[in-house]
Amino acid sequence: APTVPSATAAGSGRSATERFTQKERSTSSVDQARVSAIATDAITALHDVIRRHGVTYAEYDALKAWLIRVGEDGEWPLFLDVWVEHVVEEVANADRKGAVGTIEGPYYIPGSPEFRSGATLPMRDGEQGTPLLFQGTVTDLDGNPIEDARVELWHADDDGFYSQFAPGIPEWNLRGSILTGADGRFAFHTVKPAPYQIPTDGSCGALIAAAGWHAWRPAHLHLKVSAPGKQLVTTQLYFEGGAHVQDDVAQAVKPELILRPTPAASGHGEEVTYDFALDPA
Ligand code: MBD
Ligand code: FE
Repeated sequence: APTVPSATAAGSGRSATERFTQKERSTSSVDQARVSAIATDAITALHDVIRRHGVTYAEYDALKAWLIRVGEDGEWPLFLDVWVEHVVEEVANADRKGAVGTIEGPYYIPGSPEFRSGATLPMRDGEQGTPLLFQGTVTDLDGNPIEDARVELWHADDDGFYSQFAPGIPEWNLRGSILTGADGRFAFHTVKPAPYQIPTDGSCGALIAAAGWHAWRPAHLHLKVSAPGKQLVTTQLYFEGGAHVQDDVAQAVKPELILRPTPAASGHGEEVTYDFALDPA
């Protein structure tokens, strides 16, 4: 039987935690009154849950043990991005008029290989999966093409694994950036990703199993699209009719983000066009 390299919860969790720790973050301190208001409301919300459900000491101890294990597994980035980030994104992007955003998730890496206008994403010889030509145009809100817009694409492979977060995959596999020409166009040759399953052997998997939920995200492409003087949009695109498009564990699917690929004109795989309009900064 073929051996598929398997990502362990602790392995991908450790990588995701390390990646987040190195991320460029705003270090501006948050106003004390705001910290107090938000922390008080968050803690009070938890008190309400305990009263409403009559939470027992056994359940309180199980919670403590589980929280400790999330940290040991390095799964805080995974837990937060799956169950919390979609609401942060909703609040952050409520006023956007252009391309629709959604969550970033834990597996973005800045600095992927850069190409001009058209590119085949870095991939292995015989990379599995249906070939996909993903193309479009970056414009402003009036539909004018933007030159030197940056389109960053990253996604899982046909086994649902991300390079740099699962063993045995080349560093930049299925990750790349395109800078648009004067026509604002970009074209990526890649392969369709598989649905993503949250690792079943870690703390997030334990929560899912204990609650009888499922662990799946629909197959998706991750994107960051930006240009000088424009707001960066972080988003994901899904495939119509795909497994779990209707019940994403991370609740990150929106109707505007569903692709409908057609057979490729080349006769090889599928192709789809998706355009991004960027809001002014
Ligand atoms: C993913 O691939 C992802 O995109 C998110 C949001 C959470 C876990 C894995
Ligand atoms: Fe993802």
